[in-house]
Amino acid sequence: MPKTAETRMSAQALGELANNIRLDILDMVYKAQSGHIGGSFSAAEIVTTLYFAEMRNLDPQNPRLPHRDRFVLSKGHACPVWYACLSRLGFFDAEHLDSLRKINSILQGHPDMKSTPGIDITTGSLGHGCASATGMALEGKAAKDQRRVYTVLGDGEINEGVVWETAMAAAKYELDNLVFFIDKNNLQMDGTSDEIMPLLSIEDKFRSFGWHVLTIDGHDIEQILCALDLARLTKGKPTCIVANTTKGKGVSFMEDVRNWHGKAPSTEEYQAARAELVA
Ligand SMILES: Cc1ncc(C[n+]2csc(CCOP(=O)(O)OP(=O)(O)O)c2C)c(N)n1
Ligand SMILES: [Mg+2]
Repeated sequence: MPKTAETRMSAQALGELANNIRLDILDMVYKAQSGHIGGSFSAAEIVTTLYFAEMRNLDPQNPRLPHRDRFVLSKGHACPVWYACLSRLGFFDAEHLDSLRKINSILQGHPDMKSTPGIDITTGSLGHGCASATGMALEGKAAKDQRRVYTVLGDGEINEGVVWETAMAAAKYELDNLVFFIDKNNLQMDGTSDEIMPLLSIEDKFRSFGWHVLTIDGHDIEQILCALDLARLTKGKPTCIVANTTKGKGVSFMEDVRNWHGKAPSTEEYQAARAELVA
């Protein structure tokens, strides 16, 4: 597992891996004929960089090491991106990807800690994952271990009130081992984030709650790595990284199209999307 700048995968290699992870996601959702492509694609670089360049003490043979870094996909519907990363790291065999959303599959439609090796907390009810992540960070402080806790939230998800209760608590407990990524793709399920509930400045909101705040291009691996370095250097407060992204990133006819939130591709769409991703 890459741990230091010297042993990290290069940004270019991480970018290529993120693209292959998009292909895994596309295959999974096409085979299942159900699932969430748009929000999985928008988070592909963030989740790939976390798993393959940032997180420490992950052991697929021993997924519950107490001092492991934690990842929580708070926007749980985007779990295909999580499953693709876990499978490529060896937490389970890649053949399981073909069983996404099937009854008795280890890969359920939303992340299930009782089904999937490497998943520490069940998510899918928006807002709850980030609260669980905050609890994990608090536990790490109490145990005085070196764990860091990373979570990805959707911009629609932060309409949920629990996110802001959590933001207050994380600042109160000075959880500098906690990082929130906000996947700001400006779309949610039923419309644009502004139409449903205007967010104004997410940065100002988190800053006013006492957080260290950064803004990046969420598809630029160098910027993701740099933000993670800055988060690690920040003491006494949690870090919120507002990542500007594109929903459906990587496939022209899916980008910024609300309908691709939770739609499975037809055979023609699947082939066209695959052709773009391998080009
Ligand atoms: C508490 C709760 N309310 C509603 C939903 C249904 N839902 C699933 S995804 C989604 C939209 C999420 O939008 P966003 O957080 O922006 O995610 P992304 O754009 O990254 O897919 C909604 C409303 C849910 N999963 N949980
Ligand atoms: Mg969104």
